[in-house]
Order: sequence, then C-alpha cells, then structure tokens
Amino acid sequence: MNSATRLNSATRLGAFVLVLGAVFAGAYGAGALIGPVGGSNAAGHETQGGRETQGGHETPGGHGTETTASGPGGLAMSADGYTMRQLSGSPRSGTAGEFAFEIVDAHAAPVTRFQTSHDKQLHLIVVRRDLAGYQHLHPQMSPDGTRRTELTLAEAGDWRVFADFLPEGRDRRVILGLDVPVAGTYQPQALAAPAATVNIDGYTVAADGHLVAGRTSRLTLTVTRSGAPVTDLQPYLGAYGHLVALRAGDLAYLHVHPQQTAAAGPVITFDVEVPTAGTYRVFLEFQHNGVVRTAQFTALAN
Ligand SMILES: [Cu+2]
Repeated sequence: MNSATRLNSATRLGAFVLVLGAVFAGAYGAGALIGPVGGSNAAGHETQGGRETQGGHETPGGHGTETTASGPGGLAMSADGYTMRQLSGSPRSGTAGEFAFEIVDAHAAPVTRFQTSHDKQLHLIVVRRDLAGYQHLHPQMSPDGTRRTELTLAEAGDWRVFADFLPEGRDRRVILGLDVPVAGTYQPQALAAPAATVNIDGYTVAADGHLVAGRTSRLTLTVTRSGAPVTDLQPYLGAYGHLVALRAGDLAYLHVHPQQTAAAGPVITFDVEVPTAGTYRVFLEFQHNGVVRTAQFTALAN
C-alpha cells in the first residue's frame, strides 16, 4: 500500500546517488568536483544554473564565487566584535517558555541596527548537540535590542542556539552560538547514516553534490511528491529554500548561499562553504502549499 509505494519511489530516486564521500584523486578541476551523478533530468536542469544571479540579494559583491574568507561560524558566543547574551532563564523540557537574548557590541552596548537578510533581521536556529530537534525562529526585537521568542524544547539535553545576522555596515554575516542546557535525562541519538534521499510528509528530497573540504561546494536538492517534480514551491525567506549545515562533533555553522532561480522547483541549489572533511547535518526548509517543511540529512565531506 502506501508505504510500499513510497519505498518504490524512494528506490527509484536512489538513482540520484549522492557522491558525498566519493573518492577523488587530486583533481582540482572545478567541473569534476561537482555534478550530477545519476544523469537525471532534474540534475541536468541544474547545469544551466551555473550563471551568476543578481536578484538584489543581501550579499553585496555577488555570491557563490567567494572563497572561504573566514572560518565557520557559531562556535563561540562572541565573534567579530559581537556577543550574544541570554537574558531568560534555562528552559524546562516539554514546557513552552520565553527565550530572550540580545546582541551586544564590543562595548557591551545592545545592537539594534541590523540589515535584512533572507527576509529577516535575525535568524535563530535551535538544535540539540546530537543534531536532533531543529527549529528556526525569528524573535521580535524591542527598541532596547532585546529579542524574545516563545520556545519549546521537547526534550532534555544540551541545546545550542545560533543567532545568524548581518549587522548594519557589514557585508559578512555573523553567527554566534550559545549553549542552553535543559535539565533532565538526556539520551543522545546517533546521527543517521549519510543518505541521498530523505522523505518528509510525502515529499522526497534528493540531494546531489560533492562536499569538498576547504572550498565552496554546490549542493543541489530536488523536491518531488509522489514521484512527480514539485514545480510550485513558494518563496521562503527570499528564496525557494533555506539551508543550514552544521558540522557533527562541534556544530560549526557553515556559510551557505542560495542560488536564485526563476523556477519554483523542483531543483533548489546552494553553495556551501565546507571548512573541513567530516560529517555534516544538512537542514533544508522549503515551502509548498503554505507549509514549511524541513528535510534533514547527513552528508560527508572529503
Ligand atoms: Cu530565519
């Protein structure tokens, strides 16, 4: 029945083999590192998307071609002259509460001026240290710079909260990370094995790309539903998808640049700055029929 059908289509889509972790022997030619493996329609589609996009995006100077100018973000609560300060108490597991914080500058003065990037002034990403429980929130800011949001952490554990923002006058995003412990019994979950496809609420997301340490890697995601390409994705945060990638082990938060496309699916393309070889957890949010869903998968970089 249903699950069997889904399994079938998943198997068929397995043709989009994700090359993450594939061996490449000293080939530094850009073309060889990225590219469709399955030779699928969707992947072929993406090849023409190599052109630079404009689209009045927030990253001045274009995106996609810049090399890794700074390391990954999110490893510290202070970086680039900014500090994230938690103002609310420790959340309790399974209980809705308010999470409050502020961003302060090097003189401990609250920062209140931000540029809008990806449609918002500040993105708050919440994930447990074992990479379970991903949430993406947009706290409201008071005039004094305090930001508040309702937050429910279903389970105990060591949670990590990332603030991702673009301060006024800067051209590079700042990502700060804060540990938020939640008391209780914590049973860390093992990270899922790397997979080329993920199923979520009847949608299948197929990933194609080759993450290579020390450079910007293109990651192409194709969204299908019941085997049919989804071509009417809805804009979400200024693009047809939003991607967050975290390194397993320390939750380094990678810089990701969406490639603007005219087509509303089924292919969504990102350039991901991968700092090192290792295991990454990738969270793709996409909107369809008014609902935002998050497809999560594990990827290897070498
Ligand atoms: Cu956001």
